[in-house]
Amino acid sequence: MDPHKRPLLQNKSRIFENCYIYILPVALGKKRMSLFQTQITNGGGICVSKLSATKCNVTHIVLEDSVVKDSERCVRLLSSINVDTNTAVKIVGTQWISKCLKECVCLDTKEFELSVEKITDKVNTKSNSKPLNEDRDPGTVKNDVADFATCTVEDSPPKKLKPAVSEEDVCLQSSSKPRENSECNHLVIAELQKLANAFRSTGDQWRAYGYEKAISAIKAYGSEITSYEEAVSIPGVGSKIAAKVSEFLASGHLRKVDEICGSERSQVVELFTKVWGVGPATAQSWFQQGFRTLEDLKANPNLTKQQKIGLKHFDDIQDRMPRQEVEQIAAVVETAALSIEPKLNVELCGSYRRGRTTCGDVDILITKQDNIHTDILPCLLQQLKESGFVTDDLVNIEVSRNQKKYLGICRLPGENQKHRRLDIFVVPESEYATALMHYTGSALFNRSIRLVAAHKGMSLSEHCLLAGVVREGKEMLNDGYIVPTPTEKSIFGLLGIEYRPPEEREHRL
Ligand code: DCT
Ligand code: MG
Repeated sequence: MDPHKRPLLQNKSRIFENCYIYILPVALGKKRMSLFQTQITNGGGICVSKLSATKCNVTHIVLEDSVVKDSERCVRLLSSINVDTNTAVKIVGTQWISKCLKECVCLDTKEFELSVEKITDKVNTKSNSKPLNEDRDPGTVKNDVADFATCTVEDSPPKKLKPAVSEEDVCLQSSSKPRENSECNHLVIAELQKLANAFRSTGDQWRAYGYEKAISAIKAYGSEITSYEEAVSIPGVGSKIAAKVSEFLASGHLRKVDEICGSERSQVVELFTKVWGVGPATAQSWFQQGFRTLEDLKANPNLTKQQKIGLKHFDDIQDRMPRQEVEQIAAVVETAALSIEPKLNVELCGSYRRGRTTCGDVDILITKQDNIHTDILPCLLQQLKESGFVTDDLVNIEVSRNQKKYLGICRLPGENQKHRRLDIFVVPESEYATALMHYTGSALFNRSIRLVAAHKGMSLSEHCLLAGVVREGKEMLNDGYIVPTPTEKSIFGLLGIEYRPPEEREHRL
């Protein structure tokens, strides 16, 4: 076992003796909440479930780390639950519990603490300032309230919220389920998507995520949104985005779209990020340096090898290819692979397997039986290069545990053929189903089903499905154990969710 990952505390030590701990449920999730409660109780501590009646006895208030670090948010939350700032209560992040468990000792809270004095000051100076949900990230305040409402039922009845649309729910639904959204919602979504794309290409990932989350929520909402109030009532849509929806309803237009997407900067940066190997930061810096067109970039002396290839084949790579061409490319790869080792299993995945009519690249999964010892990928690539089929390497054989991956460019023989992106993945038989599912996607479906696994104490990757996994935040506290997954169906079964064939995994943001 990894020495950094320790087993759960099992009643051996009473490290939390004399600790009366209240855990604020905001941003924690029920699973983590109950995990912490169990650990504290096992460590001889008392979990206080109802702050209002017993807070005089409370020694520690534990908040999710991200909340403790965001002092503004902390202030709002603590003042909303009337924390008596004159008591000697320690207000700490969840890291404190994790570290205590790791060290098997009740650590001094200093390093993990938010001082009560600081909070008092902030509450006093802020109490007459802006309303709660002004200038916040989309949905944060509402989510605070929602989390709180569902977890503090003893103090106040839970609010009736519309069913939350989370990323985790995505894989529970077929992507081909007809959407009931109105035409108007579609138009709003299209405008919001323009903003999300612009934010993503300028490197403002957080804001892009806020917009994308709201777009997913509106897509799943189902009925026509007719007002600001209705928009803001959808979990995942914050006040700022709801205001955009309202502006669009009133004018059929978003000023922000003109402002952000219409600027030369945003158009140039978006164009540059389409070049293979170029991220938002590089694109921005090129704009800063005065580059404006792809022609300009060709004169840039600082291009990486990948970026040069991306530029050289820019138009071809941007073009999506028909399914028939994907099949022809796969046939070339399969013939070459089988000439090296006839027992290999060669399968198309990616958007092709999900049934899309056009594909951005060709994703090929090669599964190697355990008794085959030839190093397939170098031999295969040598053949494909010698025949002139593979023309450029983007990522030349990357090894991840016992899987190998190649990303490159190929072209079918004959006149007027375009250069196409080709990805080849070679995996062992034991990892076939998880790799097949991963490389089939969609990327959003993958994120969603991994969240389902995480919430069930498991961990899903392209390598395997692990069970018995314990996490603190995103960090895994133990290794878990591999559960055999001979087929994709078995993965759905082990996760306790309905099987979705590839065509029903076409979820997109
Ligand atoms: N993938 C993922 N997360 C990503 C990118 C990819 O899980 N960020 C997985 C899901 C799809 C698979 O890898 C292949 O990726 P792409 O070829 O990039 O996507 P695609 O769905 O095949 O779409 P396209 O038609 O554009 O190739
Ligand atoms: Mg693909």
